[in-house]
Amino acid sequence: MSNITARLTRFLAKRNHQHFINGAYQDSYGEKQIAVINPATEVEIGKIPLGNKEDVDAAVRAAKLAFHHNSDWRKMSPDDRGKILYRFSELISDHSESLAQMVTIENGKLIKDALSSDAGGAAKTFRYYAGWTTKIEGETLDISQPQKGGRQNFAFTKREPIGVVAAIVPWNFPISIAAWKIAPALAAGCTVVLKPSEETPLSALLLAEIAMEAGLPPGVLNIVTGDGRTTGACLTAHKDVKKITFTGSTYTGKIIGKTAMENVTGVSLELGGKSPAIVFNDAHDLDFAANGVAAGIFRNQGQVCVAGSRVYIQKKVYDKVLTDISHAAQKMKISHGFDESAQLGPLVSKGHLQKVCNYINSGIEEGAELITGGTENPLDKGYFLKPTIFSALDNEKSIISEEIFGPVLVAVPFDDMEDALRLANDSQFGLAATVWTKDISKAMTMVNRLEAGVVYVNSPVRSDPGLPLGGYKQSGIGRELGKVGIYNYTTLKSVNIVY
Ligand code: TXE
Repeated sequence: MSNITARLTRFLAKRNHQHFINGAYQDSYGEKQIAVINPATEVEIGKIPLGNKEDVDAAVRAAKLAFHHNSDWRKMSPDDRGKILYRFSELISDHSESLAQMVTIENGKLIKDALSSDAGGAAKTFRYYAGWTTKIEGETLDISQPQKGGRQNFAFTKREPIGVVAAIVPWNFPISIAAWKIAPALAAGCTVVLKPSEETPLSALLLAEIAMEAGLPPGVLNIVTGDGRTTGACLTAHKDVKKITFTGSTYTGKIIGKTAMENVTGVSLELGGKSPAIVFNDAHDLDFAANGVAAGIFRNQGQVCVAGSRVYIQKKVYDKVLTDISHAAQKMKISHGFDESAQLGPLVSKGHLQKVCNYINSGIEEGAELITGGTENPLDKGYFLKPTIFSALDNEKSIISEEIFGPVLVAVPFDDMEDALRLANDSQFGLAATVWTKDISKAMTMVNRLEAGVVYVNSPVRSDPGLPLGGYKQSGIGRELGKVGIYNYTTLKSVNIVY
C-alpha cells in the first residue's frame, strides 16, 4: 500500500465530513449521515451528511449571490478568470497523489488509473478550459430588416453565463467527470453547486480545499453531499438553478429531465451505454485488436460509460479473437488498487457487485455460453469479480441489451458489414463504438452509419477535454467537453442596433 500523503491523512482524520458552501466546510442542517466504504476492504472511511432541502437552499443561495453580487466572478476579466482556473489545474497536478489516493480509497480503482484518469484528467480539463475563458464569442449578423429614413442597423449575438449550475456526477470517475462540468461552467462565468455520488463524495470535498487555495472566490463552487432521492432531487428542482448537467444512469436521467422541464431549466444528460466494438477480418493486427477490445471493457472494472461491452467479431476470425481476448482477461491480476501490479480492482460497492452478478446469472440462464469468469469472488475481502466473457449468437439477451457497468463482455459473430451495422445499431443506447479494420473505406462507412456519439477506429475510446462526448438515443441529450462544452453554460443574446 502506498504511503498516504500527509494532506490526505489530515483530511481523512476528520471522519465526519461536512458540506462545502460559500468557501468553507459547513455542518448540515440535518442529522442524517451516509457511510463511505472502501470497496477493497469493506471498511468505513468516514461519513458524509445527507444534504436536505435547507442545505441545498444554502448552497444555491451562495452560488446565486456569488453569481450576482458577492464575487466578481462573472464580471472578472476573462483573462483573470482563466488565470485562476489555470492555477487550479496546476494545484490539482501538485496534489495529484493525494487526490488519486482518495479516489482509490473510496472507489477502489487502480492507483495508476486514479492518477492518470482522475487527478490527471481533472488537471487537464481545468487547463483546457482556462484557455477558453478568453475565447467565448458571439457573431455579427447581416439581417434583412428594412430601416426607414436612411438608418442602418448592426445585429450581433453575445454569449452570457447562464447562472447557477447544478452538477450531478456519478462514482466511476469522481473528480474527472466533476471537472468536465465545473471547469467549463466556471470558465463561462457561471457558479456551481456540485452533488457528488454518495459512493465517492470525499475526493470532491478534497478538491474543494484545493479550489480555495487556487483563489476561487467563496460561493463560486459549492458542494452538497447526499443521495439522489433527497439531495439530488432538491437540487434539480431548485428554481434558482438555471442549468442542470448530469452524468449517470438513463433511469435517473429521465427523472431529472422531467424535473428540469417543470421549471424550464436547461439540462444536459450524459447517460448509459452499451457500446459495440466491431472487429473485421482485416483488422491490421488481430492481437492488437483483441488487446484493445479487452482494454476497452476491463479498464476501471468495466465501470466506464463508453466501455465496449459487446464485441462483434467477423466469423472467419471469431474463434481466434475471442480466444485472445479471453487469454488477456484470464491473465489480469486482480487485487486492491494500491497493489502496483494489479490490473483489475474491486467494483465500487456491494450493491453494484450484486447487480453485476445478477446480470451474469441471467446471461447463463438465458443460454449464453460462459467463456471465462463468473460470479465467484476471487478474493476473501472486497467487492471483486473476475473479468467475465460470454459468447452469444444474437442480440436477444439482457446481457447484450442492458448496461451492466462491470467487467462483463459479450461476443457475437457477424457475417459482413451490413450484418455488423444491424447488430451494432440494434440498441436503445448510442454512446460510443469502436471499429477495428485497416480498410479506410470500410472504416468511414462504419463511422458514417453507426448510431453513436463517439466512434474510434483501431483504438478503445478514451476521453480528451478537446473531444466532445455525448450520446445518441437513450444515451443522452447534449455534448460535453470541447468547444460545445463551454456553450452548455452560456445563453445567447441577440442584439440589433439601429443607428
Ligand atoms: O446511478 P444514478 P447509480 C449506470 C450504471 C450503473 C447504474 C446505477 O449502469 O449501474 O447507472 O448507478 C444522483 N435526482 N451509470 O445508481 O442513480 C446520484 O446520487 C437527482 C452510468 O450510481 O444515475 C449520483 O450522484 N440526482 C453512468 C448520480 O445521480 C439523483 C455512471 C448518479 O446516480 C437522483 C454511473 C435523482 N432522483 C452509473 N437519483 C455513466 N453514464 O457513466 C440519483 N441521483
